[in-house]
Amino acid sequence: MEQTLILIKPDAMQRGIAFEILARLERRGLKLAGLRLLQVEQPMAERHYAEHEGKPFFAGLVSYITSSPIIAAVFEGTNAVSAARQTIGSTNPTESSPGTIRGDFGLEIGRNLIHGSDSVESAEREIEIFFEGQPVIQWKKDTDKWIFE
Ligand code: IDP
Ligand code: MG
Repeated sequence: MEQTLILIKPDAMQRGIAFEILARLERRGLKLAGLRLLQVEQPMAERHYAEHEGKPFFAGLVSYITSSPIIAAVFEGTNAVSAARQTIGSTNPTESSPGTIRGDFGLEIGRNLIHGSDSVESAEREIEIFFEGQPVIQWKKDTDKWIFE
């Protein structure tokens, strides 16, 4: 099944809403396959955000994501990448619909609480970065047949 990489960013960790946010993805039907609490250091941050190198917000982005521990999670399910990004909302919280994570909990683009991979290829790359070869767990749940046809 398709997998996506989710990060609970430092602002959500500091505000104590990490598990409230993860619960929304879980409730959507996405299945947890990996979970890690980690302190991101600069090289890992720069690798993850390599596509944004050279942009004016890059330095701030790296200092934001390294400013406190984060949670990295792998979720899987049908169209996991796009389903997660739909539940997350737009990059800028004030352009996100109410009912999305960013639309309900955030105000500024530089404090938007959560990361979700933007493609299956990105997900594979990012899972490698944040799980560093540690295996994720693909498991059967008794509810699978009520979520996946
Ligand atoms: P995404 O997280 O919705 O995929 P990207 O465009 O990939 O958005 O940007 C990565 C992250 O960089 C965003 O989630 C946000 O934290 C930060 N970011 C993007 N654009 C800006 C900006 O204009 N100012 C400050 N931070 C930004
Ligand atoms: Mg992105």
